[in-house]
This record gives sequence, structure tokens and C-alpha cells, in this order.
Amino acid sequence: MKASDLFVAALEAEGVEYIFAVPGEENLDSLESLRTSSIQLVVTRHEQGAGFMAATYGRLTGKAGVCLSTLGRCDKPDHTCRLCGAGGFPPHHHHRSETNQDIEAGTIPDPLCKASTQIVNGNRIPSLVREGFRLAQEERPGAVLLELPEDIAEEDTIEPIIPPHDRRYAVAGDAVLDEAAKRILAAERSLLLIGAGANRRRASKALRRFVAETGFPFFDTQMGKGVVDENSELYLGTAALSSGDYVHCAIDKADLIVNIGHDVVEKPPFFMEPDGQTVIHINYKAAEVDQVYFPQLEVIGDIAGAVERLGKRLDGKLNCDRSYYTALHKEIASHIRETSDDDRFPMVPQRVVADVRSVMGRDDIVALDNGIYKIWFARNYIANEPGTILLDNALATMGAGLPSAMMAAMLSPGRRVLARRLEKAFECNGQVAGAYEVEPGIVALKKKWQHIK
Ligand SMILES: Cc1ncc(C[n+]2csc(CCOP(=O)(O)OP(=O)(O)O)c2C)c(N)n1
Repeated sequence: MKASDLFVAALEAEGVEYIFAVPGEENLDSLESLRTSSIQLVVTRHEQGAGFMAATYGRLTGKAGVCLSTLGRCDKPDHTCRLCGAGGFPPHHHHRSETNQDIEAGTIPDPLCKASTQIVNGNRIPSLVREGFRLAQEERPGAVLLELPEDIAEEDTIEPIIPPHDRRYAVAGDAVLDEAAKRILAAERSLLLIGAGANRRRASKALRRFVAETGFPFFDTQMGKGVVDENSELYLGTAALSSGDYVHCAIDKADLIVNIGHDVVEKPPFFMEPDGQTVIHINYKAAEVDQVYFPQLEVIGDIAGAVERLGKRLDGKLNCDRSYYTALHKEIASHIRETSDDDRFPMVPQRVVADVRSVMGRDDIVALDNGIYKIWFARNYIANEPGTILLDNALATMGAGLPSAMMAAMLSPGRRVLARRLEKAFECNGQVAGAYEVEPGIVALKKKWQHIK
């Protein structure tokens, strides 16, 4: 089989539905192989759009999104999404002489990707594709780049495809779960924090049950919004800032925080202090420790499994003084209501967020770029479902919102999608400017508002 056909067949075996691509001379063989495949080719005008769409696919489906570029790069350094990028490349035997760059092209993605490999033999395609998907999809998910040089793409190959297999994460052992339950039950004002790493389908289901059964008061991060329905008396807010926001009144009063899905790509939701709250870290991976995050107990392994088993241990015995939290919940809700009908013009962002919320259904999707307005959305927009507010609290690139909204609209027919399509994003990211006609079904919101204190 021709190598580019094998490459595309290996992608089909991984369940790839779409490839977001910039066609060019160096990936012609792959494009020809794609022409007769089950994979839909979505041509974008710039690699960035392809990267953002693939990243959003990863975030919404839990499977790797794939983008394909010609000479040049489409990888996105983002450890919050699953992404597999493939690049066409000049002939392998011309390596260094046709890279069209001053610097060694092969080293560029190294600090940006979980792995980056040039395929130098067509028969290695099945194993490299399988390994690329394994790595991209494994916690913490992130970008992987495979380069297929032109001359390798034409080769004849004989290797069979390696199909994906089932894989489960281990669940933390009884001893550490007993210890976590003991500390939670001994605390007087414990709080649950839901971060980006908990934004996974199984984890979200388990967390919803956990909160309903235990009555745990909770707050979330920007990328944890909607994992548990924020329309709840137990919700205390979203930590869009690291300190000094309303929600920090609750955090400052807490003596223990159970931090589920902490991810260092997010702005810290609060700063730990040496004599501050005890923190229990529950995640697939161990905590990356720094001056503001040094949890005293770590429960490592599958989040859904840990949360289910912890819930059984707490079994309605949570000894939490809720009176302060209940009063605070009311106070924050009334603050948000106060500005929601402010009729000044230009409009204040709080009013914009309130109006958007009032016309969007619980499953509809808002996709954002970056800026102060994002803080307002994080704080004031009540998210009911996971994946309904798409933003990066990580490397928040201006210009991501619109391609992200286009992907969301493709994956969610029938749901309304709103992109904040702002002039500033186009100024900061010329590649995105004019690169898209807004799709039917996406409403683009133009900026015309003023910030107030
Ligand atoms: C490509 C890119 N360039 C620059 C930045 C830095 N940046 C972050 S927010 C921002 C300004 C946002 O302004 P606007 O969209 O008008 O929103 P506002 O902050 O006024 O709400 C800039 C330049 C970025 N995140 N991405």
C-alpha cells in the first residue's frame, strides 16, 4: 500500500472524522489519499484556524482533533486539549536543504508538543500514528506532531495498521481515600474546587452525583465551568482571578479545599499560604508543586473513580458549616443581578453577559477570545452544562473564539452558538482576520461596550 494511503487508513482506524487543513505542494499525496477516505477534509485559510478547530474538537469530544499543514506548522501548545497535527514536509533526503527556514525546523515544535516525530520509513506509520494518538489523548492531553516527508508519502509499505485498544486509569487505593475522607470530615468549612482537568465526561457525571449526594459547596475555574451545574445554591462562583474576587471571601474562610482537576495551565484560582487551608489534590496526575500550590494530600488516578469512592465514605456526614456560604451565595447573586439591567450606553459587560445568558438555552454554546470581558463572562455567566462556555484560561490566544465556535456548531447541530467576534482579536491575530465568513447558526457579537469598576 502507498504510504500516504496507509497514513490515512491509520487515521480512519483511530476514528478521525475531520481533518482541518491547509493544502499545499508538500501534502498532495495525503490529500489525494484523503479524497477517497471517510474523513471529511475541512480547508481553512490559515493553519491557526485549523489548529483552533482541531483543539476545540478535542475538547468537546475527548478524542484527538487532527489538523494537517503543508510546509510550516499547525501545532498548538495546549495541554488542555487533545490534538494531533500532521505536517507535509519536503523530501526526507533533502532534509535541511529545503526547510525554507533559518533555524532547524525539526526542533521548533519540541517545546510546544508532547512529542514530535518525523516519519522516515513508511512502514513505521502504523506504530507512529497509534503512539501519537495514545500520547495526545493521555492525561494531560496535548499536541503531538507527525511529519510525513514527500518522498516517504510515495513509498510502498507492507505493515498492517495497529488498531486502538481499550484503556482505563487506575483508581486511588483505599488507604489514601480513607485519609482524604477523614480530613474532610474533620474540617469545619470545606470547599470543593473544580478545575480544567475535571472537564471530562465521566468525571463530570461523577462530580454531579457527588455534589448532589454530599451537599459539598463548590466553586470552579474558568475551564471547569459547567462541569457541575452552576445553577445551584451550592455554587459560590468562578475564580477568574487569583485573589480579591467575591468568591475569595469563601475561599479565605475555608479550612480545607478539595481541588479536583487542578491544571497549571490555568491562572491559579487562589494562592496557597504556608499557614492557610489544607488542600487535597484529586487528579489523574500528581501535583506540580510551586510556591502557591503545595497540596498536603494527593489522591492520584481516575477522577470519576476517586470521587465515587470518596462520596461513599462521606455518606451524608459532611460536617460543613454552610451558614456563611449560604449568605455569601445570596450576596454574590444579588451583586450580579444589580448590574444585569444597567441601561447605560455603550453597554456595560455585565449587561451584555446577562442579555446573552437570557437568550441562550442551557445546552447552547458561547465561544470567547481573551480580554477583561472574559473575566465578566467567567464570573457572571451561569454555565449549566460542560462544554457550553469555550475559553482558554491557558495560553489564551486572541482569534481562537470564532474557529472554536465554528467547530462547536459543526459538532452540535441544533444548538445555538455565539462567538464574540471582536475587532481586537482581528487586530492581534491578522491570520484570523477575514479568514472566516460567519457560518449560519453562529451569532457573532461585536464589541461596543464600556468597562466599569
Ligand atoms: C494573539 C494574541 N495577541 C495578544 C494577546 C494579548 N491580549 C490579551 S487580552 C488583549 C486585549 C483584549 O482587548 P479586547 O478584546 O478589546 O477586550 P477587553 O479586554 O477590552 O475586554 C490582548 C492584546 C493575546 N492574548 N493573543
